[in-house]
Amino acid sequence: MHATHDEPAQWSSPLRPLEPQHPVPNLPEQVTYDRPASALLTGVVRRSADPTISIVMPARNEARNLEIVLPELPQVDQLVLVDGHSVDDTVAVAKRIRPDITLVQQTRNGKGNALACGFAAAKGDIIVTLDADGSANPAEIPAFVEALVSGADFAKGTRFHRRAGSADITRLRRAGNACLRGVANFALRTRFSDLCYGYNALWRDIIPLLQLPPIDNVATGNRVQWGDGFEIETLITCRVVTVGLATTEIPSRERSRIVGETQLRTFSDGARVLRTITTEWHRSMHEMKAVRKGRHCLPSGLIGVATLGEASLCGPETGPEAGGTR
Ligand SMILES: Nc1nc2c(ncn2[C@@H]2O[C@H](COP(=O)(O)OP(=O)(O)OP(=O)(O)O)[C@@H](O)[C@H]2O)c(=O)[nH]1
Ligand SMILES: [Mg+2]
Repeated sequence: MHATHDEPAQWSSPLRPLEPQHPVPNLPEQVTYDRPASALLTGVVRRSADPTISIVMPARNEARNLEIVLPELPQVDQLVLVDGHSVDDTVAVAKRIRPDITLVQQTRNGKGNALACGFAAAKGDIIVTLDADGSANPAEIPAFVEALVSGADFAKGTRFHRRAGSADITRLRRAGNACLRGVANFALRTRFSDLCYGYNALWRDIIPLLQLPPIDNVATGNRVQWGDGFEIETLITCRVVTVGLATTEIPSRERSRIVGETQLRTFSDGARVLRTITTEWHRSMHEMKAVRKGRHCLPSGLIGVATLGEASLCGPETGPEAGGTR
């Protein structure tokens, strides 16, 4: 089923509309956070109240979709397109429509590796991850940015909220997502309403804390290494919780892919997501022991002081459909 997105973007830049549409009162020029969940970053990281923004867009054989998606995007500070060894005109179309684009060739295979490569090339204070298939509505970017400027470390899109929805997800995948989400929420002691959605935003300064798979080992063969595939959103979510960062869920209305087929394979990618949850659960147990013994050392060299499971929900809705950590 093909769909076109006729409606014009309601919004032109993620930087300006924050003022009239979504005022953020009394923000000093530099913001530091005193949320318990962000204890690791308090006093260490100083963030701008007027952040620069990079969009990171993974794309594999999305030339026809990019024709529609790229003109719809707001003029942010940087647009990073990570090409997944496309065999169509993805790169040529991107260069033609957005000559200012930062084009990155991913080092291995899979959406996760694409995002990690895009993060490495991103220069903005804030990174917004957006699929190239037209499913993410760029008019929602200000809500993500506002949540981050208001204090969240990670703004996580959710399709399963009373003010959200999806025209893209199948019944089978919705059911699979619900099961995986339940397992993840149990293991992480969280209450997220969505687990595997690709529309998210984060402060760039948290990336070292996530310890994503290094991008410099080049692929051998076509195998997608663990952490490099569609499990990436789950991996990021688990790590955000484990480190104790503040997460906000942002209701989002996912549109249908414009043309082409999803590259996600429901069962094998679902199994990878499940493996990610169990691996990260074991990892968090191990780290919690280290924290208790006072030996937990963060990748940035900070000495960790947070206990696990403290990330808080500060989303716009806190009803039963909204998620977060408890
Ligand atoms: N660079 C790169 N992009 C990829 C790869 N696999 C998927 N993508 C892109 O990732 C985005 C999401 O992929 P889809 O195939 O639409 O999958 P989906 O069913 O929407 O899955 P999610 O949105 O990730 O839950 C699209 O922009 C794809 O082009 C890859 O291996 N490399
Ligand atoms: Mg898609």
